[in-house]
Parts: sequence; C-alpha cells; structure tokens
Amino acid sequence: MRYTTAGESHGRALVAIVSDVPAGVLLSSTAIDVELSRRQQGYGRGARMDIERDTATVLSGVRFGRTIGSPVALMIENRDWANWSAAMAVTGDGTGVAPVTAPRPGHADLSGYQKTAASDVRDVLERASARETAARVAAGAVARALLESFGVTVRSWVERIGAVSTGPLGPAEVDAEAVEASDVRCADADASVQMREAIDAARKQGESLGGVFTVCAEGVVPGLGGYADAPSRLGGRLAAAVMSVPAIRGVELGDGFATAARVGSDVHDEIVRAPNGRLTRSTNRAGGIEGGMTNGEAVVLRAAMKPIPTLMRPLSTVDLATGEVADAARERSDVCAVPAAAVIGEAEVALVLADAYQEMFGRACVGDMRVAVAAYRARIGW
Ligand code: EPS
Repeated sequence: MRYTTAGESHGRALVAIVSDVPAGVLLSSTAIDVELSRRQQGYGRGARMDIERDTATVLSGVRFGRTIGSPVALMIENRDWANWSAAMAVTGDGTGVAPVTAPRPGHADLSGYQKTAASDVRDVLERASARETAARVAAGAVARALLESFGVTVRSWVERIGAVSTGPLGPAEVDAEAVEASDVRCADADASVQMREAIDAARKQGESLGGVFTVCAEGVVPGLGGYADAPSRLGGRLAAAVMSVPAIRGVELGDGFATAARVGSDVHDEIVRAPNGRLTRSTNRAGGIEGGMTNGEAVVLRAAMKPIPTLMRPLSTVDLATGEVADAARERSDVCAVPAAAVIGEAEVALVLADAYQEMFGRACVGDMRVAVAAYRARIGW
C-alpha cells in the first residue's frame, strides 16, 4: 500500500491517492471522516480549524462499500479556499496579490524559496503547511480499514506538552476512551489540566509549544518487516514514516534512547511460554520490534514534536525583497498541535503496518490475505 498527496493549504482541495489497496476491504467515507475529525481536534489549535470541517469524498476505488483493487482517490475540500481564491488562483499573473517575503525560521520558507527560484514564499509555504496531513490521515484510514480485517488496532496518546509530562506510559496504563475524551489526548486528568494551562500561557505570550506522543499498534502478528536487508527492516520504515510528519524531530521505539544507559539484561525482553501456548515476552521494552520485525508484542513508538514555527510574537528574519531585518511572516497559527500530530502518527504507522501485512500475506484480495494470516498463525501457534 502506497500513497501520494496533492494540494495546497489554501487551494481548492487536498487529494490523497492510495495505490495497491487489496480488493474486498470494507471502507466507508464515514470511517475516513471520523479520522479527519480526530485530526482537527485538540486544545491549542488555531482559527483555521474553526473554518474547516474536513470530510473526504471518495472519488475512486470503492464500490458498494468495498474496495475493488484499484487506486482509492480521496478529496478533502478546503472551505478556506473561498477566502483565498484570488491569492491562490490557477490562472492570471498575480497582479494585486502581495507576495510573502519574510521567511519564517523553522519552516520550509527560506530553503524552499532558494531551491525553487520562487518569487513569493507563498509558493513554498502553501504546500509545506501541515494542512497536507489531512490527506495523510485520509490515506491512513484506508490502511486502518485493512488492518481491522486482521484485528489490528492503532491508537495514540500525548505524554508531554511543553514542560508538562506524564512520563512514558505503556498501553496497559492508558485508557483509550479517556484519551479520546481529552482535548489534549491525555488520559491523566491532572496532567491534562496542566497541559491546557501551559497552552493558555503560551498563547498569551505569542509562543507555541511542542511535545511528545506515543503511537501504539496492538494485535499484530510476529514477523512483519524483515531482518535480511535494510529496506525491509520495520523499525526504519516506521521511523521514516513518522519523521516525515512536519515538525517531528525525533522518534524512538519502545524504551528507545533510555536503553543506551542500561545494561543488556535491563533492556531485552525475555521469551516465555504464555498459558495459551504462545511464545511471548515478559516485558515490552523493545516496543514490539526486534531484528527489524514485529515480535507480536504491541508496537510502541514515541515521537517528539517541536513547537510550531509560526509565532504570533515573530522571530527575526531577513526580508527577501529589501534585504533588511524584518519580523517573520505571520497570519495565524496553532499554539500547539501535538494532539493532532498524534492522530497523524497513527495514520503513518497504520500505512506502514498495512503494507507489511500485504508484503507477507498478499496484495490482491483481503479474503486471500485472511486465509494466509490464519495459516501462518496456526503454524506458529499464535
Ligand atoms: C493546518 C492548517 C493551517 C495551519 C497549520 C495546520 O492553516 P492556516 O495556515 O490557514 O492557519 O493551521 O499549519 C501550520 C501550523 C504549519 O506551520 O504548517 C491544518 O489543517 O492542520
């Protein structure tokens, strides 16, 4: 399963095309819209989210509620387009449209401008905007629908916003319903209050805040990915997918960086025979990935997000038209988008895992994949 996206932040629409989707996956636009709505939530989001009501129109690849083995094309219209149709017109010469000339530190603005010989930073920032992640989440909903056929669930929670942290939590410690009910995606009520206070304080100061979230996939079979060559190793694939989300600056699997300071016996997970006969692990410090493959434990990945670079109290930059020192461009911004990033992280993890299932069990038809999964599970006693 692969996907590509198109669309500018204030253009007419975002589009996702998901290819290599097997036939027979139950897929409704309602299920996609649930994910899009989850991405729009979160305390600290900017005014843009008051304008948008992201929903997906399924343009192809689905018939009578099931995928048919052709690419699934999804379109999310930008409601804000109505306010930008002149500035983002496909035709004309831009007369009367003021260019953006004050690149924002931390964004794609300056390097993108230099790379593409743009005359207006807007040519770059429109596509570099994290608005594009709505299309990724729609694509991820297709992957999620395939994973559901195999009993795999993918969830996330926030463990840090700015200086407020619950510390790393395992899946057994995190109530999924409480996370969904929290506008900071944190199941701990006290920490949630402090996180909201931190966001309020940042807003007052014209600041932005980053944080840390965890994505967790449960119900995966062992052996997804591969140990034999570099591109097949699942840890790298998961990390690359989540690192590709704008503003993500670090990813770790399981205990990740903390394992570097411990001795081996405090890091590796002993193999035990569970009462149901499965070969399982007494702990899950590896975050479900060993030797480039899943080991059957929950896949647990943590990601660090930097504070969003558009600041209402702007940093200093150089105006590209005048060469003078200037304030970085600003219109509006999220104060904090860590809860949204967690939902985007789920989509990325779902897409990688769906692809790994297809690699191992077939790409054409979900019924055949189910038979192959059942045979594999019977063979390994899982
Ligand atoms: C976003 C839409 C954008 C931003 C945000 C993400 O809308 P606008 O630029 O119209 O305010 O709110 O993007 C960024 C903060 C960024 O730095 O790219 C969305 O739909 O998630």
